[in-house]
Amino acid sequence: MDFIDLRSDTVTHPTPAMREAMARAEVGDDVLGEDPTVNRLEEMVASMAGKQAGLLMPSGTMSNLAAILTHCGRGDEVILGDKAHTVLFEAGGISALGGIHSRQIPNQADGTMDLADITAAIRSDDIHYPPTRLISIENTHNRCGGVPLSAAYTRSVGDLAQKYNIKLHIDGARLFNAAIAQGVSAADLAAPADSVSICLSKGLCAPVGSVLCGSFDFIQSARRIRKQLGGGMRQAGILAAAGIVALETMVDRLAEDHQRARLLAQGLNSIDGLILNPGTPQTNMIFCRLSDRIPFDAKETAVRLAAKGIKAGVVAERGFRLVLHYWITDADVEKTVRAFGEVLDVP
Ligand code: TLP
Repeated sequence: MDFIDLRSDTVTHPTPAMREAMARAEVGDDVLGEDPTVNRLEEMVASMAGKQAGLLMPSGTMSNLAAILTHCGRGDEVILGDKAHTVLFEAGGISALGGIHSRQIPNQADGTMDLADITAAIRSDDIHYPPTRLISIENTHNRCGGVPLSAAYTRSVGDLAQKYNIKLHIDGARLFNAAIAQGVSAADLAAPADSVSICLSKGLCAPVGSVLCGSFDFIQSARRIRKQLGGGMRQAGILAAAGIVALETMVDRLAEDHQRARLLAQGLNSIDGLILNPGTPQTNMIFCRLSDRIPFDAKETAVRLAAKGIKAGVVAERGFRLVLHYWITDADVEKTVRAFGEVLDVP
């Protein structure tokens, strides 16, 4: 059975054009800096992000890890939202591998951290405290509903960071979704940050890869960290070629995923038994939950949906995340609404 897979945009397969480009990619040894396709991809992403340089990473997780390890030393502290991907889903890498202390402050429903909370979390110079070196924000914010952060908010965090001589990193796994949703450029959103990590393997459909961007000096240091982490890849142009096609063909069309997310939300909203989170969706993600009327939980619902060819992401005992992407059509949206309706049609 061909599933309608809404668990994530990470499930996207490369397009035929990507496979074609991969097959004919010009390659070299990227650890020696000699892969022309990787070099081109890195330049393209850096330019789109408005940064001096880029560095191809095997994953968004390694990209965030390398960024934070580059900004912080052992015993330093990074300020993060308590719902940040780095806090929730990156296996504690920054502490396990970097000895970096995370200071977690509440993420608001709109994905931001309150500026007063950030200010209060910045440490004074006291030997009892780990020095605050970095603030990390996430755009779009995954667990806050795929919400985009505005350029104005990011600027205010950037100003704060500058005032206290702290660096700013953006986990921009879905920065292009944030840019498209708000009608601004990725460079505008990334301008206040010292580094930004952008994923190619989510809504952009490339099979592998994220690009970490920043100043020449920052990327030079991050390159050594990437090597330490075992992320130096050799003929990675095979992967970069797909990334280039992703940048050329997949960025603008993210608007279609956002539109389909709205369509799906509209359909789901009419189903008794399902409650959509307020404001959802703002980009390509819908968060919703079962009402008290439904006698089974989200896991059981997912099993029943799977029997109808739908894969839904279970994110809480009674909660789901549904993510729209390139491989989901209007017909799939209709089928999904119908399947939810049938599964939740209980007395
Ligand atoms: N997120 C995945 C899961 O890990 C939850 C998903 O399905 O959404 N930053 C953000 C904001 C992300 O959402 C993800 C992936 C990453 C980083 C990590 O990227 P990868 O999976 O390439 O390591």
